Amino acid sequence: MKAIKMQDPELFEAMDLEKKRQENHLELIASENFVSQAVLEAAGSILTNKYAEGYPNKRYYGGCVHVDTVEDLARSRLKKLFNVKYVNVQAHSGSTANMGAYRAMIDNGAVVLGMSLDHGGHLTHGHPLNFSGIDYTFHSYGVSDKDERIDYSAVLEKALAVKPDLIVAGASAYSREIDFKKFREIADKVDAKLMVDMAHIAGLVAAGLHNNPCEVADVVTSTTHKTLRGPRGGIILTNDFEVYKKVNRTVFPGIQGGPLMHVIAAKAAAFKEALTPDFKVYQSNVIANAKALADELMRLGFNVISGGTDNHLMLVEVKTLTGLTGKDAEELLESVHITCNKNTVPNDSEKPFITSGIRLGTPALTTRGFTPDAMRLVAKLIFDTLMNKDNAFVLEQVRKQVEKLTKTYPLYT
Ligand code: DSN
Repeated sequence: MKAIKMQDPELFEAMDLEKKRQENHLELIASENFVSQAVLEAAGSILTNKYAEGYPNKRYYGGCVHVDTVEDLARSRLKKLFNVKYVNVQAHSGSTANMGAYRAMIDNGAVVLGMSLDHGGHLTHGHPLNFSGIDYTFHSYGVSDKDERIDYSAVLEKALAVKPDLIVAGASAYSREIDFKKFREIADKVDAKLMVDMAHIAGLVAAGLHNNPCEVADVVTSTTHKTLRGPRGGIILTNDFEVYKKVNRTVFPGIQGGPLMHVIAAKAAAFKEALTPDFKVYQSNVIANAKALADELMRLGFNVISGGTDNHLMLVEVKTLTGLTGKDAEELLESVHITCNKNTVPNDSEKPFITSGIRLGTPALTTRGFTPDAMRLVAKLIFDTLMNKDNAFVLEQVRKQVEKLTKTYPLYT
């Protein structure tokens, strides 16, 4: 950041402080990760200078020969990664990827069945203030009271009742493997199309550690920056050529103008990394670390929703054990340099801005090299913090142990 430091000290200071925060805090936000130097270089490259409206070999601007190569590299690697025929790598984010997919699949006013937000769904799966809830008539399914997992027979019952044009599977806060084949069967029974938003689990799918929705869904969307460990952005995948043609039209010119070619280059770099054996090892470590963290939290007395995790994240109901709301817990943990987010738990009695729980994920710490033993120590630090909110001595001890851990597992060395 030499040039920024020289010409813009104010901006430099904020960016430098953020770099130090990332280095010195334990990052447990389930949707965050740390990209490689190659991905950082591509995202910060001169490709930001180029306009390339259109798609490779069909652009509305001259001088696109090299960015065509970049976009083709991203597309071919992505197809290989998920064993899928057609992809669009231009969506600027997960939300625009979802908008592109919806518009390619259904008309305004269509009936859609998605996972309820307070049971783990996403803003773009029908929140009334989001375009999805405004443009379409959403109904929702949730997890069962019995085991806090998706009850597929209840999903079918709901689908039979509301007769959706489209079913959306995928979640932002669900810790169990989702059976996409069952969703396909349900969609077929009610003559609906199936869309899967695999944003959270894309890295696990790429590594073969979660069933692949591309095998059964009409269209699949994802972000590239969560478990997939690429730059901030979106992608859309399908095996259906007609859907692909529609998706390309809805993304450009339907929703977006010029693609972010520097981000597409960073996606290409990340997809190359995701095709390596090391990436598979990384993803299995993400899951092993999540299991260690969940097991230790439960041993310490926390209620981990559904009794554990199959993937990279868990929902922890904190109020019963600690008396703290999710909001209080998030703030207290932040004060000892442990970063996470408050999250509603199924049937939460608190409002979404307060909540009774927190969501924890292991992709970022696993990238730093954290092991299951280190994760068990993190669980203990969370317990010590949340059980000692007024004990300055204990909180200071936790801060010191966090500092030690961040030095043992450095970032961007
Ligand atoms: N906001 C993301 C998350 O934290 O899960 C989803 O887009």
